Amino acid sequence: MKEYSTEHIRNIALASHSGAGKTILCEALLHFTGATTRMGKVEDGTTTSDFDDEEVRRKISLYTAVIPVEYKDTKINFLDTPGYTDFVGEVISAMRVVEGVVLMVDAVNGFEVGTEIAWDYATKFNLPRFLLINKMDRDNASYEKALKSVEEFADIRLIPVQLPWGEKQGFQGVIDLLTMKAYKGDGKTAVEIPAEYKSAADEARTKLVEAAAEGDDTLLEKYLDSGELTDEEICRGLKCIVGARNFVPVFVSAGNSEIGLAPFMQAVIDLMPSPKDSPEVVAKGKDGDEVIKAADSGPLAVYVWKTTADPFVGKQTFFRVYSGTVVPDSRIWNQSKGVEERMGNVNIPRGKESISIKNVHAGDICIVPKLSETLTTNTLCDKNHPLLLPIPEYPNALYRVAIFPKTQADSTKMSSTLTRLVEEDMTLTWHNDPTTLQTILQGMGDQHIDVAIRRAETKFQVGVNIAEPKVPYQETITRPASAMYRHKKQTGGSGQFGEVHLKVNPITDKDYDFTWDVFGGAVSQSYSSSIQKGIQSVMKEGVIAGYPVSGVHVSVFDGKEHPVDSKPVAFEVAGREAFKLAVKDAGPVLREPIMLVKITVPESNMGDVMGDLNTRRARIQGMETEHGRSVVSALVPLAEMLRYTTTLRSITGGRGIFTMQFDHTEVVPQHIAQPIIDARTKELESKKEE
Ligand SMILES: Nc1nc2c(ncn2[C@@H]2O[C@H](COP(=O)(O)OP(=O)(O)OP(=O)(O)O)[C@@H](O)[C@H]2O)c(=O)[nH]1
Ligand SMILES: [Mg+2]
Repeated sequence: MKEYSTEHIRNIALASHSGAGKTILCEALLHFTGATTRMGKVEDGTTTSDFDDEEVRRKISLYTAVIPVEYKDTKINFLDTPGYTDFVGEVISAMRVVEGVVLMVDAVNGFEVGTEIAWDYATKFNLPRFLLINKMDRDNASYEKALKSVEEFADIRLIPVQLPWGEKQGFQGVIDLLTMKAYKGDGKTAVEIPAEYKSAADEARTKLVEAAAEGDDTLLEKYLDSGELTDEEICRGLKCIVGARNFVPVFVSAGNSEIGLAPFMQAVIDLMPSPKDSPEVVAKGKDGDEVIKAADSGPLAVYVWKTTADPFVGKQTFFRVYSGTVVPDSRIWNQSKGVEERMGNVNIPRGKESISIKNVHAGDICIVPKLSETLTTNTLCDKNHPLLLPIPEYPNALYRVAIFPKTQADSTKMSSTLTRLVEEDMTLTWHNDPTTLQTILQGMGDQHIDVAIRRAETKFQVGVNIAEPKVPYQETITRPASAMYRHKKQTGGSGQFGEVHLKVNPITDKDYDFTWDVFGGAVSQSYSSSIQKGIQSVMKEGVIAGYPVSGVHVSVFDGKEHPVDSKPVAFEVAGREAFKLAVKDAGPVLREPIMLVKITVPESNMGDVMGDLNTRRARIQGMETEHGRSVVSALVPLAEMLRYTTTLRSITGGRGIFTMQFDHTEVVPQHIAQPIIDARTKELESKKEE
């Protein structure tokens, strides 16, 4: 592959609802530009983008693939993102490193929730965007309807740059309003606009020119004076309004029939910003903020937007060069980690292929194998000119499962495998819950977790089972109480004796506090640590329901010891038992995590969502409606949110999304706590009988 300098690069994310045809569009573009000799099929698992085993099996994209398409001296790096909402982390990573987004809709289905979410992220990243109405060849395809469905939602004006030449089986090409020519099929050659489309094209062209005139003042002046703009001026004006995110130009295509490709790529080259034209990036330097411009001559600034760790292929690190150049066989400084890395080969990725390259210019995207320390979101730079590039925000996990190794062998490899899986994926996390003693894997939804678990099995040979996670309740006390316990075993042999009097008090600023308040030397303070050991064993195991105790101050104020039989173990037992008695008498309750939940749904689903929330002990904090979508925020116990992703999907037909984060803990109401306590009591009794 040729080397492309900054002006000749475009980085464009393809984003949409699952199935709008992003992956097949990439196939068509690769085929059309001669990079491949035939188009792969999603159904056969032969596409360039979807090469992972799991993608082949599921017939959807799960990861962002880099598809560089070379056209007319320009390389367009298309980032083919997954549309399924569980994999939104991949969309965020892709949008972080592009200059523009092509949002696609299916000409039959119109605007769907996945495209809506992608649109919102494009807004968040402040990215210029195109709308591509794809699958124009399908039965029931309707350009008008599809366009309208987006218009109803969009907060930016849409402006057609192309009209479809025919529809459904009759879709044969595009009528391009920039050149006022018709392009049949893939669009290699231009012909005159057929007579029956002439007046519609003229009318749409006028609107396009009006929009272009808004690009800058000189254009507007000229247009108002003469009523005309040259093709070059229209292009310049459009580039301005697209870059300023004032308009979204609209295109049409049918990827799998290879229709509309050439004029679409031409528009990407002409209207989307190159890395040079895009807004400057602000990095953190040694002496404060530094503005980074895409230039080979600038300081080295490289952002890692994706890493993959396959035990067979090894580690692969995906870069976006923001400034400077990257060459093979060099050293590079990882400022985020404070380590130096050695780079061997530097490649251009194309699906699973790696094409080696001698020099990567500012603005380009490349891949480097075998960097040992570098992770996603790290900045690589020159050690003498340290920089940190901004990191995007990823959503919190919404879906949790408890996981267990299938065998002893799996158990030894489980945590290292989980660590590698979460390193690859910014929306996946795991931890050992200290409260429930379960290993928790959290992600964006059931499919996301399912893919991670299959990956553990197939790539890392670690088998895991999943279960519903336990809620991490905590036990605490509500009033002071005191108790004493005498541990005495003085029949035959060496005896044991220890007596402890203690007081417990609820506290809120700490989980645990201890004071030694024995006056007059009834018990020697050397037993304090044994008594505390006993108390802490109970704090871990719990008293009423088997959950850890927290928020307790313990004061040991009296006791007794025996000159011969007192020993540490006796005081450990006495401390443990005295503490249990005191807690039982101190109004013990369960506390539960309360989450702050923000739910966004179409207005029409609001009633059902509120009705459902009422059954979940939710406390509504606020509600607003904008652009036909309602946002509710509510405080909801975690115990009620465990499978909410699935519920919300079914209530809203997939159009609802939510975010959730820990807010605080609260006492569990008695009618809910009692069955949990009863179950624990039963469990303890059956253990005793064994
Ligand atoms: N009729 C028609 N079918 C298409 C077209 N483009 C794609 N398809 C079919 O639509 C299905 C989904 O296409 P993909 O390219 O995998 O869609 P995607 O947007 O990549 O989907 P995700 O990876 O799940 O986000 C496949 O069966 C394609 O063959 C098109 O232009 N016309
Ligand atoms: Mg795809």
